[in-house]
Amino acid sequence: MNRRNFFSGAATAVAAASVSRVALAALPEPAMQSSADTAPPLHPPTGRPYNPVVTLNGWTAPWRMNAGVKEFHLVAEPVVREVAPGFMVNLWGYNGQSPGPTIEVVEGDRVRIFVTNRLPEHTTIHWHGQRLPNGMDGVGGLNQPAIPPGKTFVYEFVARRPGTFMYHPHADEMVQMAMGMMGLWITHPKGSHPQIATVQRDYAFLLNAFDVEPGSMTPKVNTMLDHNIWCWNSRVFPAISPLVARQGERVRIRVGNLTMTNHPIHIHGHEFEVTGTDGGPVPKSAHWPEVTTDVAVGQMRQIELIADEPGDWALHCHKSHHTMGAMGHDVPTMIGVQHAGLVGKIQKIVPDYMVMGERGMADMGAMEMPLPDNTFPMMTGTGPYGPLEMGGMFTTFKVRASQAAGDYRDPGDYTQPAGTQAYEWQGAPASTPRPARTTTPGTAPGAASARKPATSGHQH
Ligand SMILES: [Cu+2]
Repeated sequence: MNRRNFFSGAATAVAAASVSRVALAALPEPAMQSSADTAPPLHPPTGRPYNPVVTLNGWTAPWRMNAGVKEFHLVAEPVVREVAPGFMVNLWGYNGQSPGPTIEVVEGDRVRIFVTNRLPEHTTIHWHGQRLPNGMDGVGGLNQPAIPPGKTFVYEFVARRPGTFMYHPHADEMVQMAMGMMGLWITHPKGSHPQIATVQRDYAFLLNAFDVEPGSMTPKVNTMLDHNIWCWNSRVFPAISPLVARQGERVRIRVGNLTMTNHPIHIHGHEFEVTGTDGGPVPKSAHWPEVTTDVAVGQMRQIELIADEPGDWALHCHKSHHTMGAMGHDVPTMIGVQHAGLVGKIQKIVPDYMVMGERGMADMGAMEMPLPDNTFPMMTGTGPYGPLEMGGMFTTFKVRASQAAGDYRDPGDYTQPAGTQAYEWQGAPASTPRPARTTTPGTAPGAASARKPATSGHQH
């Protein structure tokens, strides 16, 4: 936790609320963030009350009140993001980080956002999902001229409906999103809302992806689908913060997808309901239980559950390639290949050659192999019972009876109560498995029993 930076940011906002009219006529001082840690929730020091969100490995932008208007200052700029400890990536973002800070406002708030462009090229910001005047929608060329480097533009509109939204450029969009320019926007309901439940924990994160060759630091911006860094808020497991809850709490998780493919987000041990999208709250009559929900490109999903099962539960993208690190994506399949005698011969030509994956790839999770500079292992993360063999879009949902309300600290590993964990069978072993079937090339096993479909009886 970077409480020090965080609270100094919040203090700036409080102080700014009482400064002179001259100062209020100037640009608000932009709050900057140097840490990739999860900041504690920002309880609103001014304006209408609300229950703040916690942005995974992110933070909420402080604001200043200026004659009843909430003013934010976003600075679009190159940043160096710690995607995992020791793995730094050159990204473009806002106010020191990618993603940019979460903007939290309340339904009915008038919001003014100053956007300063410190990128080497023009940009804009599109406020995804908002009802706003057409000239504030941020599509460069269509709604406004793009913001040139060095200039500051002002967006202003009323946050008309509560919900989970995001922001991103709509200028050289492919490059700027591939470089990490994005952020969350949460509009909280004004008072109680018939379709919006009160929750005790409210988490938010964006799905994003990069293509960074191991050993390099800058994403390849033209990659459309074959990314190798699958992130939540520009962060990969095991560096993504866990989501924690006290047993019995109602928990909301807001997920937005700014990658170029869909992500089926899956939680273990609990069912949830989708209670909102970027279109707004889903009526209660349209809720149904799920344990996985697909988040398509450009969509937001807001899910809610009761954290009633204590433990450390996996929460992850169900595309197994998205829970892999950078090293996994070009490894040839070696299952069943007999390497005996081969390695020495190959090493005469390729001295660094090593065998991977003869028995599957689980060995990779435990392997301490030397990596190129500035990357992270293919499968990583160690739990109390060994390697998790996970990376990328994975974290844990930690439910504890002993977690205090409002405490977001990692409670550590879950202790399995006696008699509640899978265990090794101590009786007679299973009968000897039959020998592996071998195949002579050109004679597929089972070929003799394969039949062409009968022609009679299938004619129309
Ligand atoms: Cu995925």
